[in-house]
Amino acid sequence: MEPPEFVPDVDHVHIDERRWNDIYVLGDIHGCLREFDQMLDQLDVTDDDLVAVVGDLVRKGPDSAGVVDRVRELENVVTVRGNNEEKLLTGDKARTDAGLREDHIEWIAAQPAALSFGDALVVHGGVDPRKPLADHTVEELQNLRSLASGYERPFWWDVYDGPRTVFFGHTPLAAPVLHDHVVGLDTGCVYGNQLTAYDYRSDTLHVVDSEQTHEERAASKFVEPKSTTEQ
Ligand SMILES: [Mn+2]
Repeated sequence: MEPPEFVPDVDHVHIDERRWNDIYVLGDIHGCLREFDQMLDQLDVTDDDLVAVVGDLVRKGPDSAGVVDRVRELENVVTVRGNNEEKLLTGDKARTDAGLREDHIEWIAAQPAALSFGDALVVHGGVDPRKPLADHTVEELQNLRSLASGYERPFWWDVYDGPRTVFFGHTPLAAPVLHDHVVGLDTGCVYGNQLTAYDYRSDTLHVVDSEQTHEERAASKFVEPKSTTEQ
C-alpha cells in the first residue's frame, strides 16, 4: 500500500483495495436517484464490492436528499466532496433549495476531498500536472478544469500523464475520458445524457441513460474527451 501523499489540510481517505472484490467509480449524480439505483442494480453491486463516486451527489436534479440517504445507508459506497457539496457548506447555495436537512449537511461536511486506492486517486475536479500533488488545495481538487481559463484547452487531463490514475467528474463530457492515467466520468446525467461507471478491475465502462432532462445544457457545452490537436 502506498503512503498518503497529501498535506494534512486536504481531507484524504486511503482505501485498501485488497479488501474489495469489484471496484466501481461513478460520475456526477446530481440528485438523479433513479439512475443511481439503476446503476447499482445493473452493476450487480454486492457487499464485497466498492463504489466510489466522484462527488456532486447533490443539486440540479430531483432528489439530492435521496441520493445522500442512499450513499449513507450503503457502507460500501464512498464519495468525495464536489464543488456543489462545497457550495452548500459555504452557504453560496441554500441547502433548502436542494431539500437537504441539517443532518445531511453534517454528513456532507464529513466527506473527504480525495480518495485513493491502489494507483488510483478520486477527486471531483482534477489535479494540476504543473505541480506536486501535495501542493494542491481542496478548492483546486474540486474545481480544476482548464489550464488556461474557463473552458479553453488545454484541460488538465490533456496534459496529465501520471503517475497516479486520476478519476474525476465536474466537467460535463460528450463521452468519458479514458486515457492511460485519467478517467473522466461526468457524462451529464442531470442534463438528460448518461450516468457512467468505470470498472477498475476490468477497465470497462457501464452507462445508464437518463430518464429525464432536469436541467438544460446545450450540446455545444459538452466537452469532447480528446483534444483535436492530440495525436
Ligand atoms: Mn457536477
